[in-house]
Amino acid sequence: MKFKHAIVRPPSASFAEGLSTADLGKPNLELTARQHAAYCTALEKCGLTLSWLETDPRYPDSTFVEDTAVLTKRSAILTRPGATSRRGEVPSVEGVLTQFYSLTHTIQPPGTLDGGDICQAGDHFFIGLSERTNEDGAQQLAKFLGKEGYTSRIVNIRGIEDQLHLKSGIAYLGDNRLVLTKGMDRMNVFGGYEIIPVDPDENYAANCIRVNDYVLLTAGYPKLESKIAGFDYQIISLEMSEFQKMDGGLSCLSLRF
Ligand code: CIR
Repeated sequence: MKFKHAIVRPPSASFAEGLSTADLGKPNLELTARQHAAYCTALEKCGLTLSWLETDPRYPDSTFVEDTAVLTKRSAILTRPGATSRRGEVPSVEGVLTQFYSLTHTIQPPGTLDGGDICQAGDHFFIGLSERTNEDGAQQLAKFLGKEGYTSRIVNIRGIEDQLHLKSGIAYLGDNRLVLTKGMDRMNVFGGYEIIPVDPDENYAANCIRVNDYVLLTAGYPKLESKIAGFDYQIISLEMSEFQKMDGGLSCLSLRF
């Protein structure tokens, strides 16, 4: 799939007050801004045109725009984030998406769904059931996708330790290849794909993204990097320490389409 655009939102002054389960200390705001800027430069290098949402200190987690929408070829599905503190992030994202998509759907209560729980693999979607995405939200999404001709499978990740979202443990690189943590691989629902296993001490790196000719990887995870270097992708490694402190990874920082 060829990506042309991405929506991003720089971290705000309240970023350090966002939700976090990581015990890694508070993020440094200056470094966060630099890491975000490098991420945006990387997306531009991959050929994307960026739409920048204004920073919004009312929502500390709002830089993690991925959680607010799921995008297909035809439509934008606005989510209803599982964390109530994040629900107010959606309207401003909707404002930008309606410039690109004529068809929008919205996940309705009692459904909850975070974009981080959705992994598209070609015409198939894996939908994670997590602490953020519930059965109702997952079913609503599966129905929207089905109407557009996509298949989907709901994957319950609630039993996997230290995994916030589905995509904290899986990435689809295209070419039928999945990057998978051991915890995810054990679920035995990813048959038929070429699996690139992530060593347990590199779990955080599983959240990588394929963007056109490139794979964006978190810097500092040499084992996964050398596995991916064996394929025909160009690699861009990015420092993500400050986002990791707030449970975020590479995919969360943009909506790509
Ligand atoms: C949260 O807990 O919602 C944010 N601190 C991190 C969200 C990360 N998003 C993602 O993995 N898609």
